[in-house]
Amino acid sequence: FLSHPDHLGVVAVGFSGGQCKPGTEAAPTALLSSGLLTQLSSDLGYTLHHDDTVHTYSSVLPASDPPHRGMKNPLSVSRVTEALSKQVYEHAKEGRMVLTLGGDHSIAIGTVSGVARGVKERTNKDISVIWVDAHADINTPETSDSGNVHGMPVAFLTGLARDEKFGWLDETMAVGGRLSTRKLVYIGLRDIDRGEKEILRREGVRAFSMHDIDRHGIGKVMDMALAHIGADTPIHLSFDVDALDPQWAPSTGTPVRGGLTLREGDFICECVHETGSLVAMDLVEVNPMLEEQGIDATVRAGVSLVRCALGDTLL
Ligand code: Z70
Ligand code: MN
Ligand code: MN
Ligand code: MN
Repeated sequence: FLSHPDHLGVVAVGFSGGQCKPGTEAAPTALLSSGLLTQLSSDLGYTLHHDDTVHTYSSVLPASDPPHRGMKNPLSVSRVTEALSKQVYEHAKEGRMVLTLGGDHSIAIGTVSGVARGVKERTNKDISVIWVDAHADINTPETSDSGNVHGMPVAFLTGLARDEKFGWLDETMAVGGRLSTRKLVYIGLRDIDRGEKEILRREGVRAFSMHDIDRHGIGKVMDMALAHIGADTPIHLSFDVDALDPQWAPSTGTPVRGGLTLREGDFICECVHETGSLVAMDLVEVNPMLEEQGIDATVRAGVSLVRCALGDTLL
């Protein structure tokens, strides 16, 4: 689905307004300092398209941003994701693979909408999304207890939630199409709100929880997940590092015990790479400010996930 599969558009998003803990805005710098891009070009052979900037979108951030329908920082999230959607779209419409380094998971409103539009315009195909996460992030403003928009991106992308403050998203989705709940697969779920469970059940969303991974093993789960998506479908992989067990990724805002091992996470990424259908990846919710002094386990785990998704092979 990519006209230049060896070309990689990289967007570094220094944003943490989708939740309340500072620190995720520092993740792109930490990931870049660890040499991620050098590895992708030298080891994996990608031609990089990167503006050498960690974007903070300060020129579009509002002076005041009161809660709206219970959402915190609604206008900030809307404006940042609108700008990000355009950046990602510019790469996707050129037929490049797109890598977005977050930031909290609210930024997926921008990445998925931008990739969907770029891929749709170029290939006339609808993308599928594999959402790897401890959480479902499918709250509507009304079902959310926290008001944090990083718990809502899937609701906005599927059109289950709409808001006048996100009017740009309606326009973008008019071209790219909204994400159908049938083209969405979850892996790693283990901390779902009551309202989210109702939505997942009602919409019949394909979801593989940690229970399913325990029962079948990650190999079978990936077979089932990819069979649901089907061949000949462009895939956007949105990877929340909190899908990994806190043993492997302790530095994230909402660690939940009982998660994926590092190998299971890498394996998911390797399987998605092997399909040859990957068009975009997000890596989100790394919070370097929560790292113990001098230990960078979570950043290293994130680098490993990205390398695996982009084609690093064991042999
Ligand atoms: C909860 C909410 C969430 C990440 C926490 C948590 C959502 N369902 N997502 N950490 N990455 O606030 O809506
Ligand atoms: Mn080329
Ligand atoms: Mn998430
Ligand atoms: Mn999460």
